[in-house]
Amino acid sequence: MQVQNPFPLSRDELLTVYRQMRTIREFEERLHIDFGRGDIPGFVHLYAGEEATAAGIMHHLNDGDRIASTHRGHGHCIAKGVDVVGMMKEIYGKKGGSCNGKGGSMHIADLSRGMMGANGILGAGGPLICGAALAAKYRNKGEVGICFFGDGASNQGTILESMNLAGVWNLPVIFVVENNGYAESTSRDYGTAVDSYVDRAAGFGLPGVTVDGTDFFAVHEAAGAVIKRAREGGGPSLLECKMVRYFGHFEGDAQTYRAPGELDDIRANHNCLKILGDQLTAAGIISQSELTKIDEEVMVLIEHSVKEAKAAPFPTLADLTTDVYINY
Ligand SMILES: Cc1ncc(C[n+]2csc(CCOP(=O)(O)OP(=O)(O)O)c2C)c(N)n1
Ligand SMILES: [Mg+2]
Repeated sequence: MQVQNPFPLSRDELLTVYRQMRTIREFEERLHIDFGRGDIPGFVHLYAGEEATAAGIMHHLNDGDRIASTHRGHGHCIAKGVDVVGMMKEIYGKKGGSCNGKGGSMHIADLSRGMMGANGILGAGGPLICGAALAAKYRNKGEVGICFFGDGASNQGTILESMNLAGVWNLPVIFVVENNGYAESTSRDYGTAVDSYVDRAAGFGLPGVTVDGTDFFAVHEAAGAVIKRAREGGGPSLLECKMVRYFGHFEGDAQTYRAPGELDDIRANHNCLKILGDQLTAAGIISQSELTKIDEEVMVLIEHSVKEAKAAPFPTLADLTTDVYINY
């Protein structure tokens, strides 16, 4: 007897989402190891643990939709379709990387995919996405802009000003607060006066909703509603995704601010990949062996990306003066 699919995505789409989330997870787990070995230059902030939010939102987007990312941007890039090998080369600082090795982890961009860039400046995505959304509004093709920012960056003036501007101009923007409970080592409640970001959005006339950011389907449903609204000219809104981060703020963070047992609890009880896998297998439409096969294929891709990144040359001195200006 054929088992009924209880989900709003087809079997193929569900497998693709699982593959995407697994790719983000293994990309980050591998960076954690390689950074620890001293193989990677610069600074790295890992997105592991937060995959369901990137995947749940990006499932609704096309290349024409723009996203502004953060310093913790690898997951956004992968979910938006940026090439994994190009990303790995970029993080290794190599030629052939997404930005020819000149940007590194915090500046990966791919405009062909609508990925406007990771960003080392907290809150900088707000004004960027307002500009992109204003252009989209004039193009009138139903494109939207997504601005990702953390609970810490939510207190930046740029974010508050952007919410106001988006409201005034009725822009097709979704402000996504990725609330992982910390800004570096500062707990959210220590640095933010309101309990709910929905209340804060209301101060700018924006509707808002809070979801469990570790549940792909919860994010997917809530994001679908606000993105549809924006595409149809209904204006901006805010989506708060509550989530956990698996690693430290940056690679090398000793995480002394965490409670005893906190990290064990996060990995055991708030693993969004396991939550998704369990939902799929419990419904009887996808088997554990199908998921395991994807896990294995992802490991091959990650290994391949690291090999390519290590083999690629560094930019030369002559490359220093290219890519400075853009011709439109
Ligand atoms: C304008 C600005 N101020 C301060 C910093 C330093 N800084 C980098 S990440 C960070 C914390 C960010 O926390 P949050 O927005 O919650 O994002 P998360 O790291 O939790 O994903 C800070 C203070 C910065 N990069 N830019
Ligand atoms: Mg945070």
